[in-house]
Amino acid sequence: MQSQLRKELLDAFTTAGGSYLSGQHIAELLGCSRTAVWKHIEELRKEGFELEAVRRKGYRIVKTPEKITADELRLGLKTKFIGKNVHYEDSVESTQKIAHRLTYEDAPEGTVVIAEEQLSGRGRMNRKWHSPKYTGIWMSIILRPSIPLPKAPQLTLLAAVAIVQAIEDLTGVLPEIKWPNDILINGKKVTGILTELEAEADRINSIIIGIGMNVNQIKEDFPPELQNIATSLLIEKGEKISRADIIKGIFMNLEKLYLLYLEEGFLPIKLLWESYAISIGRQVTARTLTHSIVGKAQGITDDGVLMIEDEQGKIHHVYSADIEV
Ligand code: BTX
Repeated sequence: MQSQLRKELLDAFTTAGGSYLSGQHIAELLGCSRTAVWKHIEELRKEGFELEAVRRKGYRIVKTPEKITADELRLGLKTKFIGKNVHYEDSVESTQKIAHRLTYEDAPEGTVVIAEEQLSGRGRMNRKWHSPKYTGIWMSIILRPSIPLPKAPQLTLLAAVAIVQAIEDLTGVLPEIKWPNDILINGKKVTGILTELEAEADRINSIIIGIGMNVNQIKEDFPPELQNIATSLLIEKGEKISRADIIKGIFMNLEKLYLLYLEEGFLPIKLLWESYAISIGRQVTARTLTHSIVGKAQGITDDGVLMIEDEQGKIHHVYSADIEV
């Protein structure tokens, strides 16, 4: 009940869009006393929100907290389901692990796990993902599309488009996508995506999209082995970026593209993806677990599989690999 009231309060501030809301108005909206309103305002302050209170005008949010809070994520979020149910954690091993558990517990589609820090964040093929406290976005999003198994990689590409668009909208910096899951700025990795599945027979039960984004790290925050291959939005843009705003941007773009995908299929997503991809039309080396393929990246199939043409003109279909451009 408390959290429902809090949600309504934040929705009211969202609708007010920076204007003052009077205590009386809030009390009527929430169906509670003015004292209860004051208590909620004080709790928001404790979470790190700065609220201005002006006599006869009311309250206005002037600054949101440094730490990501569930309340800050609610403020201004206009999605229907993605991010409506957020599990916010301080320190975890991996948000993927928690998301897997939640899918078993029937968490609704759009449920998100966000952590301030991951102690064993993971990449593909059991690689490590560096996820230090307060500086990045480490989150896992649960989707439950009713699609056949071979189409699952399309969701990774869809997520990549949503992320690129969110970064561009909020920073003006245009990242590039390196098939299948790297998002780069000036050739360095700013975001990685790890898509994992829960499936039965040949149908998908749920897809967990893990997103790791470097936001406010400076170069020295990365361990030496990452300093030349990783970057952050702060490094590229030269100013601190609100993680909550980026998260909300991802939620909104992801939901829009996902609904489009469910309605019209992969084609519109594929076209968008290709417009951001760097590897297409270029000479690449694809390293799979067992071998390497050298050739020209021709594009992706309608299922999101990379096609590489080797020197003999043979087309290879690559389902999973690391690409060097
Ligand atoms: P990947 O296998 O494509 O990339 C992993 C490689 O990227 C590492 O081997 C290392 O070289 C490099 N790397 C590690 N950390 C970073 C970093 N912070 N920035 C840039 N490069 C890095 C990519 O896998 C998928 C990553 C998904 C991470 C998210 S975070 C939320 C969710 N929970 C979780 O445990 N994983 C996902």
